Amino acid sequence: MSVARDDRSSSGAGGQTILTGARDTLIVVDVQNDFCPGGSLAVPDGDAVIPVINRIVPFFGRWIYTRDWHPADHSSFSDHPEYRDGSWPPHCVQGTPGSDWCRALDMPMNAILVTKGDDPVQEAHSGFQVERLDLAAFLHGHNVERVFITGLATEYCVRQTVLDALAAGFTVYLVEDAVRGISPEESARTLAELERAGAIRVWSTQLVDSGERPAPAYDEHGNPVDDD
Ligand code: VGL
Ligand code: ZN
Repeated sequence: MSVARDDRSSSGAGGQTILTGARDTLIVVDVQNDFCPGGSLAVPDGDAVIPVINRIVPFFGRWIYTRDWHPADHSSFSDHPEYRDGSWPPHCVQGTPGSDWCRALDMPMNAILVTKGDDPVQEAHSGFQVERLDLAAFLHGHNVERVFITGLATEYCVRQTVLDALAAGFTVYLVEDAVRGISPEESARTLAELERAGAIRVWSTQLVDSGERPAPAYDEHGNPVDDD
């Protein structure tokens, strides 16, 4: 059995319009060449998230882009990968073309870029699991309450990002047409699991830009100003 992608009746937001504002944060998970068609760990149709994400990027006041960034000898790499946690083909090796964010992906100049998975012996599926950056504290510090999660892959890094964002106390919207998974069955199961965990499933077409933007972070002399 498969769950139809356009079954809006299952959406926690019930097909309602969601007005996005200055503090709302878009999280774009691992939209990198290796996770797109032609990449070493390609997610079927993975690049289909790009136009969806690009369309809604302007609706937000803050943006977090994460990337998987592994050393060549990362512990999750296997010569005989089983395509499950801990057993992947080499992917997103630091500095290789496969690790680049997809060229067609829009990225605002003041987006926050989060690198994860660079510890050779540790897996890090979420930008909230990065030791040198407390992403949750950063977002709370800027009075962010709602995060909207997009990207690849639904069952792994998107899933973990949603769960960590919920655990950190954010209201979490999962933008269903802006994510793709490795297996359709597992993806459908994951979406249901995340909804039970408290994520609100929405479609990008439900999002409406309020036009509200954050106050500038710098004054005319280039000095930082308090933004909240
Ligand atoms: C991912 C498997 C291994 C992901 C990253 O971005 O979902 N999946 N590394
Ligand atoms: Zn990885």
